[in-house]
Amino acid sequence: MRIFSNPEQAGHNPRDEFFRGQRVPCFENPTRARYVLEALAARGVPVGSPTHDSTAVLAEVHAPRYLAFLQDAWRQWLALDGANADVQPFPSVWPVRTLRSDVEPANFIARLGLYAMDNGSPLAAGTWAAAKGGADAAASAAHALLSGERAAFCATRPPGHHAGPDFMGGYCFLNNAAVAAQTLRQGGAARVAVLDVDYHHGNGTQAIFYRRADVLFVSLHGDPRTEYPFYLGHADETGEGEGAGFNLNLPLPAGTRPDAWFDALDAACQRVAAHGADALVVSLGLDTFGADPIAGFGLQADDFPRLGARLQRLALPTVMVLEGGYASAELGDNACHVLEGFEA
Ligand code: Q9C
Ligand code: ZN
Repeated sequence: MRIFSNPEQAGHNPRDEFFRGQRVPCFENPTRARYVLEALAARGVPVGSPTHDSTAVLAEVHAPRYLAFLQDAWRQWLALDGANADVQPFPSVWPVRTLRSDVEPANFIARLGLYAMDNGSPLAAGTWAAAKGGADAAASAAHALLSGERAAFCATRPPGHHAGPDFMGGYCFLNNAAVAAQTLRQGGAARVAVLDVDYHHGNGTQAIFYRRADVLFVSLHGDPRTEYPFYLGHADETGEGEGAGFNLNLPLPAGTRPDAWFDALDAACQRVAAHGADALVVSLGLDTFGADPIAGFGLQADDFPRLGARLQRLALPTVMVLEGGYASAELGDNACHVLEGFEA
């Protein structure tokens, strides 16, 4: 298995986020990547830097005006009166329902609301470079498969699956799984499946492929009636237009135990197999772990090799992309356990 890191990840290091009215230290922080890389190093697994530039494929999964905004956002923030590098910008107004989103406001904070689904995606000086490095890793992993590699893993952050065509959200800025899937399509895979096993529904990935039949999206996640992202991820979202029937959501109640979770994983894998995919992209969120501080499933350490083994049984060229997982100290071992189950 080829492993790709993101040499730029540590530059995305915002200080805090909002949680129940308080500012708390960011759950999604550089220590996550450090623990994963340390666990790989402890096992002697070689890790490589990205080999491909994702610029062209990014323009196929994200809107040009969103990419232009994200790339320049930190400079625009610093240009504001009273702003400085030690303060984090947050959106204050969102273009919901009757409001217009076709006209870009001239005000930076207003534009931040236009391009964000929540206030839970704090920016830092190195956000663009880090997000781009992760997307490059995803493109590189896809290219490794196109060159005959059986599997690849992106040990990267920030995550990507909440980032939609033209918005950031849930600690995500660029949709790495979508970059990998679209790169595989460009490289000749006629059908691709994206399987999202993060605790949270991958609303961004679903939105990007919702009207397409060539990329199947399947997700198992905490029921959005009670869990983030709340406004997408229900079972009746099955795709639209050409994409009708190519989206499968399997919401599960918070508190779901491993056996029920693996039953849902099996249903998800059966749908992936029925798609006749040439390649698989796994949004590998590890916040399904019982000790995760912001999620509610009960997976234990020995469930992760079992997950890897079930993915391996699909017998497809597979890109795995790290998404969530906030029990940082255990994150590296949990990730390695998935890879070990896959390779066993
Ligand atoms: N700031 C991923 O696992 N945050 N994203 C709730 C409020 C939303 C999780 C706390 C959780 C997003 C990739
Ligand atoms: Zn998550």
